[in-house]
Amino acid sequence: MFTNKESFKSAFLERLENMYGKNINETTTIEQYMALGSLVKEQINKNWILTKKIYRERGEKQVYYLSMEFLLGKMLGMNLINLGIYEVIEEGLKDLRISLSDLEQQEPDPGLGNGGLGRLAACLLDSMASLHLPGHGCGIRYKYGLFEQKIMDGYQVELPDYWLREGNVWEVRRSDKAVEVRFEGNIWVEKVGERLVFHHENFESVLAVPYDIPIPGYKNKTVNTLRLWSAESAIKDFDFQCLNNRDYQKIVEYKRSTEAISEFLYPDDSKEEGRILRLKQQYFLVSAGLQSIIRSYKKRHQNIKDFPNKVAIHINDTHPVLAIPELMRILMDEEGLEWDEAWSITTRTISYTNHTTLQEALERWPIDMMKRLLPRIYMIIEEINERFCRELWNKYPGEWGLIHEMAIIADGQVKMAHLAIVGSYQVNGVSKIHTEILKKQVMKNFYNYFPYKFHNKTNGITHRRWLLKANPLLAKLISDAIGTNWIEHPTDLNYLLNYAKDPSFQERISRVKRQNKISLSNYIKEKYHIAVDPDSIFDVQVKRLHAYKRQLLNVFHIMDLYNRLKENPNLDIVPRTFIFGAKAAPAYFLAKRIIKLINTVASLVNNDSTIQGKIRVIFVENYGVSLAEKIIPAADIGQQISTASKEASGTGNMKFMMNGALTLGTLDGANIEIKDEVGEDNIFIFGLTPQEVLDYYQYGGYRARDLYQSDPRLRKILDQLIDGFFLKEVVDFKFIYYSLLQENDEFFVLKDFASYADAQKRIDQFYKDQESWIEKSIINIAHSGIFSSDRTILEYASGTWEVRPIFIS
Ligand code: 26W
Repeated sequence: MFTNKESFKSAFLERLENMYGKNINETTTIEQYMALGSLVKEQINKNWILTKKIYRERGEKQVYYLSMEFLLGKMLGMNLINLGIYEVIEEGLKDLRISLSDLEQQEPDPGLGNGGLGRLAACLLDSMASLHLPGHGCGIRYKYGLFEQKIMDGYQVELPDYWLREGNVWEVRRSDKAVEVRFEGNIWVEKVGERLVFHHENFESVLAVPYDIPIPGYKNKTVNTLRLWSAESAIKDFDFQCLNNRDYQKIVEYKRSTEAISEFLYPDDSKEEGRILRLKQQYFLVSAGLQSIIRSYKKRHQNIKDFPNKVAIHINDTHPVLAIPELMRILMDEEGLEWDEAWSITTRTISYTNHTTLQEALERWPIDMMKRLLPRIYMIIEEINERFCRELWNKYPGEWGLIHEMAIIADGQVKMAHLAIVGSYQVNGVSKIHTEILKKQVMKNFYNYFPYKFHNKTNGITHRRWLLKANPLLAKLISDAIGTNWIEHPTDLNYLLNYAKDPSFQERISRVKRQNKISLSNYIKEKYHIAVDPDSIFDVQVKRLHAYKRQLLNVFHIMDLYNRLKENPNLDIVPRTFIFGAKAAPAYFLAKRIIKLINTVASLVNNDSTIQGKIRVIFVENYGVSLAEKIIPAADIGQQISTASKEASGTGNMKFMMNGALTLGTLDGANIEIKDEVGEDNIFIFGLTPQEVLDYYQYGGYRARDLYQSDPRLRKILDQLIDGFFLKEVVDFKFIYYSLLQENDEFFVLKDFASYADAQKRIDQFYKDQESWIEKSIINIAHSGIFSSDRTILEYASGTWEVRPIFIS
């Protein structure tokens, strides 16, 4: 371990020489990053080996978190912090005239996820390792992560994100642990004695090769594993030489189609071909994952019947739900268990988190597709369905409608959420309100049938990345005031309440915020050549672009503010900088038009000198984990303005409060719990309640057009979308206009507008009283500890997985 900078410096120079055959002055920054990464990795390796050895020897229960997404963020800085050597390395590099932060910039940010669900998976891994829990991730090593977003002429353009271009210093390819995954083909059944034996023939074989990434805990010796699978053809390259032309073509085609499985995160599923690929990805992940979990179980334990006591498998939404039939297949076809035994093991092993109530996100697969692609798996699902429907029949005789509604297979489709609930021992939502909505509405039939399965686990974020790493100035200030215990016991942040009214602490907090705002302003200036005023309110909405998240409400309010400033240039408002960051799914037309609208409004507002710079609008390109780490510490306001009842939890809301931003939000997801923690005076709540929204959906009674008629502000804004106000852009925004007026504004943007604008006015007024604003900010930080993913993980560990810490020493 590098206990002093001298030992580090000589190791670093030697490593540069060995890796690149150059001395330091000749190396590039990326080479320096790679060399440092490899040194750090080596340090981690020692404890990684030790951790694996102790896990093997102790034979205690292991958790596997299966997820199609892991949004890890850059790893160098976090790894240095976890090893406790960040400062030493920084100092050592400084002596060599190298800036550690420059090296950190070199690391690509692996975009192996879309948004909250993927980032949550990464936060949970961090907390498991930091709390000494034996928990591992299992995912896909997409060759291309989520696309890189460019904004051209205001439109989103998607470019491939080839994050592996320079290699990945953190991973180890484990060819020795590769497994085979089988697709398509046909099944024939043989009766051997009393048993039915299933044979799979003519299948397409895909090789799953794992790449392991170490996940170290914070200043402990635990190093867990994130195993990402890559798809390869099962053919060796030398076979190519002795082939005739036709075979050659066939093999090229086979190679292409197998490798496609781990090529892209979420291939475009607006087309049939894309959907097939996504289903293939899902099975690829669970089949490879489960084979390796079982292999490692059998190394440690004799009896397969003890499996649920030694292994917990968690599925992150329904994407990996085929883990249920796959585990059944392995237990029956490979381990020789009977159905009942296999079912009992499976349903004591698997637990499931739901992350959304949006209908379009509830996965369903056409029967034909699944049958063709996964013939044996489909047979097993059919059997699970039959047995479940029989049970339902016993409980609800004659209630065909209900049984049809709850069936796993119905209407030509396999309903993945139903399979997930039936095949797992616990189902959880990700905030109190979300879990209630699951129980009372979305999954109410299942809740009535299996009330004991439903639990809440409110999401969390790792305060180590989102405060300690992302906001070093604030972290230091906090530690100076209350000591460093909060890093391991985040609810200790509560002690900050003692300082909420302390003028000198307030002064320091305010200086830190200003400093962070200046850093962000510099970034914006450099990247977009727009000057923003660090003394303006930084009002931020960063998240996936989706109609329910209502970026549109935000931009309408900006249009209204602009209209009012045009009428009265002396309008007395605190200058505002509105910051947006958002990617839209490539095939999501409305979302892309909203991006165009934000950019159109931005260029109008930013170039109009008559409003005297009172408002600025910035759309940051390519929002992701790394940008979030830059933006959130600089925010005064975090906007969490989803239509009540639609956001399962939100985790951005937690990151903002932890960094001292105040929330402008609806009563939705975890906003409600944040409000309960900080109190109504320290959060800006507006809009319909979840119940009001649900009632409108159920009973009707909302007419968007009435609001257009009755509210002159709204009429003006909506007309501006189509009347040439934006000059050549007219056509673009018709689609938005019609979605609100013709299709009656599904997400209540117009309905919540007045209340939102009011809340924005309150913010303006409150901000003028800086003392009380900073007090509110401190109160938010002080209450954020409960939203650490450490709390979330402890709840899963004791309430769901029943797994205990294993101390590595
Ligand atoms: C087509 C399958 C599908 C559907 C939805 C893939 C991915 C998604 C979303 C990207 C899922 C998602 O990210 N959900 C978010 O999960 C977070 C973690 O629990 C919650 O905080 C967010 O509220 C929820 O939107």
